[in-house]
Amino acid sequence: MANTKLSAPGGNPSDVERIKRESNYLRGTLAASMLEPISAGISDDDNRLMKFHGSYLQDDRDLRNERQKQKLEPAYQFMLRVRMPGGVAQPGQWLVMDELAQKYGNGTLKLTTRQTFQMHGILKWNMKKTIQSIHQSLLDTIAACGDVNRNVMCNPNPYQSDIHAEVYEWSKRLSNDLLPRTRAYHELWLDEEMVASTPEQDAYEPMYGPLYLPRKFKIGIAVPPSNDIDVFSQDLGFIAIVEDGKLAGFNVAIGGGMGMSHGDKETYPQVAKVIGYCKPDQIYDVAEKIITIQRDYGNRSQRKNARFKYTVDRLGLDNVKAELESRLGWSLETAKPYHFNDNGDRYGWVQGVGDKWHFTMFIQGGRIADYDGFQLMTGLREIAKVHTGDFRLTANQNLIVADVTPQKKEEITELLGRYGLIDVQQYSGLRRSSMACVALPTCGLAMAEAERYLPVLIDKIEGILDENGLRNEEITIRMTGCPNGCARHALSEIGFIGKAPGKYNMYLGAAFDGSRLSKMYRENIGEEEILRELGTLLPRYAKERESGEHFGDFVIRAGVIAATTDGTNFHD
Ligand code: SRM
Ligand code: SF4
Repeated sequence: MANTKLSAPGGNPSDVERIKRESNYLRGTLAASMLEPISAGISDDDNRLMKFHGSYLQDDRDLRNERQKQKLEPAYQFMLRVRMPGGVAQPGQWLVMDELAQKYGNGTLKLTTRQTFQMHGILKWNMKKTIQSIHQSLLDTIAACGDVNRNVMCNPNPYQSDIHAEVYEWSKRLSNDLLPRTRAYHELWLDEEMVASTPEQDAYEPMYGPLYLPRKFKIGIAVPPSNDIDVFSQDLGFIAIVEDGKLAGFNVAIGGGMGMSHGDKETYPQVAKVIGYCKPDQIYDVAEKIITIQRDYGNRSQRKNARFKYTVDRLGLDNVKAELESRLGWSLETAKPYHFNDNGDRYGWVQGVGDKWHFTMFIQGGRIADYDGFQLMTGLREIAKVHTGDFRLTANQNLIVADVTPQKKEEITELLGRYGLIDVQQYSGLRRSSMACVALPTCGLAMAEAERYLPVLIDKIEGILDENGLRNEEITIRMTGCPNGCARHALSEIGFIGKAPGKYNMYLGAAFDGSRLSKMYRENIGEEEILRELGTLLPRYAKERESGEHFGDFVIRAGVIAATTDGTNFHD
């Protein structure tokens, strides 16, 4: 199988490789750890394996210092991420998530940047019950995290629902067929009886093998003209090509990713490159072979350089394409033309094909909760009780109440109005184009606030927008609490990455359609300086922009920042 011209980097395997190897296909000592009664936590090795089951052990960082003073162990709790390809949830599933969040979680739900639900704050003793209830609702958390293929994204664009329906089926199939085959999840959480493991069981994880992938792997399918799933940020992106109103096939793009480390130029965000075109029924083979290339040639020594984007950049795009075609036994066709308008969501009611209606609503930071004077969670629960269509979670942490019949539209509109969910126009174009990762208090890697702070910062930027007639201007703005890029900061026109409490690196110059990365404009600045910079740049944009020119393009044309033409010159 392996190509003699290509090779994986040398070096000792990272410790995570040992954990996977010794885990007996993702079992480890998790069963015992979860029953151990003294600590609310689990061992580091088991926590690594937990990811493959869709969960991370975290602690409430707001309580960390206080608990340390009291000589208590950290306030351990688990985050649980659901696998839900294409972000489609039935109303019954919505109600289950809502109930579990109240019963076992912290009373909120997070709609993630990869179109799924996360629950936070679940105690160890409640994990099994929670996963079992998710399973009963016909969802699961398998491979929602870990060194495997993750939740497959697809465009929920209600304007083209016939195409969406077809693309959604492909995303579901990819997600299901690329799952690990181990029964560890079923044994640990669903009480399936354990089958004795034998050496021949390598055959039982035929695609991944016993070591799984060197790192996480992400697939997304976009339906132009919307690039809401940020297809260029995916390890493997498919761009649907529609001909005569029918899905003809997909352009294939490889090697995207957002993560990097501060001050380490060997790590960088990268955009995926289009390498060709395939027919719909070839999509699975392409995905499988790309995954095996990453399995065989990815970096298992340095996790910071282990994503497929680094494999592609190290081996060369043409060599990876040649290897793919050799494994496929056939060649990709030449890529077809396509055009993206934007990477955001369009809000309000739209009528899709047929007589169905879809309502897209902005969810700030993707956080579903009841706030003082704004009963978002209650309102959505009431809608879920009467809704006969489905919910679609968007890749921008927003929500579509989809497939609403004309008969139901009035009732749903009334509920949207009653709970204050309808008037998205009250928000500025900037806020409607914003995204923030979870960050504090649950994310162990956060260096600064994101979800809790971006809305406050936007309140202040809105003053500048209003003074300059830019209130309705759609400018994408994203904030992450660290450089891992969970809110795809490097593909927003204004981006912030947390450096330290209250301090951010500021990035400018990404394309509005998600096709060009940003570049660092200012390092380690606080709110005052952020507002001073935007207080200069936004008025200039209002006065000097050309017709239809987006902010990300303007700052490049005006010489404010150089364009990043490839991830490899992101830091230049
Ligand atoms: Fe992420 C790790 C949250 C989308 C790149 N991400 C994490 C962890 C699990 C922190 C950890 O490892 O301890 C965060 C949990 C925080 C918490 O308290 O919930 C976390 N990532 C999220 C979510 C929930 C952000 C959100 O607010 O929506 C998103 C869940 C997606 C999902 O449903 O599967 C989320 N993460 C992303 C994305 C965006 C995407 O995939 O479209 C990226 C950038 C794209 C990419 O992967 O290149 C992303 N997350 C990372 C990385 C950096 C990976 C890298 O290549 O260096 C990490 C850290 C790691 O893997 O070591 C990370
Ligand atoms: Fe946590 Fe960093 Fe991801 Fe934000 S970007 S959720 S801080 S890992």
